[in-house]
Amino acid sequence: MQTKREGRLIRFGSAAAWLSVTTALMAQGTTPSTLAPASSSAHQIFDLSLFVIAITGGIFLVVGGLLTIALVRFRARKSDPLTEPAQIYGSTQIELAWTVIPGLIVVVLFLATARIIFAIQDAPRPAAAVDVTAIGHQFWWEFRYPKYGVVAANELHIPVSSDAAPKPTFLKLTSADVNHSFWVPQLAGKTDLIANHVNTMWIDPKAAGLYLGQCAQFCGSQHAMMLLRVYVDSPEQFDAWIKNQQQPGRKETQVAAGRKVFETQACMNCHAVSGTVATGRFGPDLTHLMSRATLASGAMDNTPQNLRQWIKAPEMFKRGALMPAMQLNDEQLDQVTAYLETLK
Ligand code: HEC
Ligand SMILES: [Cu+2]
Repeated sequence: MQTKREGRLIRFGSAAAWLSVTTALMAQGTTPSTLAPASSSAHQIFDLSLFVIAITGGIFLVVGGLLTIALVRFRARKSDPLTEPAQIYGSTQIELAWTVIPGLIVVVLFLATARIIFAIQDAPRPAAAVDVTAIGHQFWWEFRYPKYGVVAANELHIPVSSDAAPKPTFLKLTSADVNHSFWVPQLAGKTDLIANHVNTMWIDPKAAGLYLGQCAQFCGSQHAMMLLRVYVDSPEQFDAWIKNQQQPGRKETQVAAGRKVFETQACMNCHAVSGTVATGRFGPDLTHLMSRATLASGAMDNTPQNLRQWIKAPEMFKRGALMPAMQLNDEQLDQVTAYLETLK
């Protein structure tokens, strides 16, 4: 039979195993993880967190150890006299020690944190830096590249940066409505997007690939579906992506009927397709909708079925999304979907 002590050991062991497996999975980057930094500022934040964990872990061991010793050594015994033990009314020395030492520890933690904050904020800006303006909307992201004349949404493309050829991306962040927060844990800390105010941050991912993030500030009913995908491209991929985004929306004749639906229904009041009469700004720019892997800020994969269903009934995917169901009939739905499918 298992003794009480063995049971406790097993429970402790399985909790420790669970914790280490989760940590290992997170460190591999299987989830958006702060433990797998891939950009300079994320590295600095990660190193700082290890330093803080080392100090606070040390404090935990000392306090926990002393507490355990006190509990074991001074526990009540049958042989103890029944009289009250000696009472101690304060010791200036001990009180000074436990005030001054924690005070010094807090100062050390404060200075270490302040140093990292200033180092990140004051980082020099190389001439090759890419500028992006990110605008938060309920419940999607707008990305503008002023130097390139590009407007994109939900999936941010930036070039990879290296120590030999640094090419960081500098972001200006603001909001069209309520507060949002830009958070891609592997790339940097959080920065809020606030209406009528511009915050700045920068990222310099050292490895190409896809990094996931999400809005980290509660911004309404579909806050949880305001996901964020950052594609870090090789220089060639990034140039090709920019070149494609600069093209006006395709006007293929075989989907003219669908384009007509788009331009005569209210779609064009909220959505832009460059080179056409559609110049709406309330919803995502759709000029290159097909260059995105997901729809509606990561709510679903970008497939023709999902696209049709989204246009028919957005609330099926994102209840409370600010796009109304436009009551199109089946033929119009097929036509407008076919048109949007050509917007590569
Ligand atoms: C009242 C404004 C409004 C109208 C009208 C409107 N939309 Fe939208 N649309 C939005 C908003 C806002 C979003 C973003 C929703 C979200 O992700 O939360 C959106 C998202 C989309 C998306 C996904 C875009 C992406 O980048 O993932 C597509 C596609 C789309 N709309 C197509 C249409 C079509 C087609 C019509 C016309 C039948 C239409 N919309 C009418 C506001 C509108
Ligand atoms: Cu948000």
